[in-house]
Amino acid sequence: VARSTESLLDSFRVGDRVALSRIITMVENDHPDSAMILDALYPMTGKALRVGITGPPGAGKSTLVEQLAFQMRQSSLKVGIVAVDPTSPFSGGALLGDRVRMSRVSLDEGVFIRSMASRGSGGGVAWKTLEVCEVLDAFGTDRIIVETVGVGQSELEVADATHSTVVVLVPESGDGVQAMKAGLMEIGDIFVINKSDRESAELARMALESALELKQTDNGWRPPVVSTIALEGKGVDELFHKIEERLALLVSSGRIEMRRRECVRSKIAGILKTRILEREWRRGQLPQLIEEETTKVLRGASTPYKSAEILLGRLEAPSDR
Ligand SMILES: Nc1nc2c(ncn2[C@@H]2O[C@H](COP(=O)(O)OP(=O)(O)OP(=O)(O)O)[C@@H](O)[C@H]2O)c(=O)[nH]1
Ligand SMILES: [Mg+2]
Repeated sequence: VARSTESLLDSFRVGDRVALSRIITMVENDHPDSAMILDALYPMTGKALRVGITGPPGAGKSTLVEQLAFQMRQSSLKVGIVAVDPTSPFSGGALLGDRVRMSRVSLDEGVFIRSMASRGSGGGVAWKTLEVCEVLDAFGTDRIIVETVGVGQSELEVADATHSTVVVLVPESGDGVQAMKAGLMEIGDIFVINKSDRESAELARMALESALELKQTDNGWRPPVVSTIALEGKGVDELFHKIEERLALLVSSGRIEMRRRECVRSKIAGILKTRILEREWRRGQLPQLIEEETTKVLRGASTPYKSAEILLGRLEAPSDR
């Protein structure tokens, strides 16, 4: 481990935002020290609750996220914001509507905003998002908001990395058909009709509410629909309270604890798998044996699956130990 990484961690521990930013970059890029960094930070994690915000492009997600962050700050919560594959930059054009309030959020020491690309992330976007969230968690954030665009597979994956998911729709998509197609109805536990300054908003809200009646309740939770005008900050306090209500329920029912347990378990298993394979590889025989089996497969004398089974048998044979 490089000395510079050690001193970076020291700065991180005393709340240096530049160190936070650099550490996130290292984790994002699978820097050789990133495993050691995550390991060092692990004891400081476990407090932050993660909320996903997803929905069609241009629905007003970023505008809403910044309003939400502002609301969370009013409750003295420290906030991390992660935008996965953002189509437009944060604190950019979208914020013209409410410049004063937004610049307050982006200059606020209690808010940390970060974009990340899901392209090329080896372990999958959910895993990477989770690691970035872990870093933010260790930094002392209470809430982490993860924004994704709801058009592909990645936001469904990212939903796995968060505790609760807010689906943001606009009146035009409010009939729920699009949302249903994209699988958004499945992952949402809070729904928003943003841009409720538009005429058809009330109709859209009613249509969405009736579509949601078919959805099963989870632990007594029926997904609510909140109308917002993110540009004006309207309805954001209600949304914030619904999110807090949902998170409180997930905490009290033990779901958050269970998720953490699952996550730790799969982490240990994942690390172990890699290490066991590495160990067997180092013992020397394996590469040679794989070569031999490969030849057999190409000759038609075996299949990759059969060969793997044979090798497994040889590794397990007591004479090898
Ligand atoms: N009329 C109206 N416009 C809004 C509202 N909320 C956001 N907008 C506008 O909608 C546009 C898109 O807003 P963003 O917050 O960037 O939307 P987004 O969903 O984050 O967009 P992507 O990240 O690019 O998918 C901007 O021009 C906003 O000013 C609203 O409540 N009413
Ligand atoms: Mg956005």
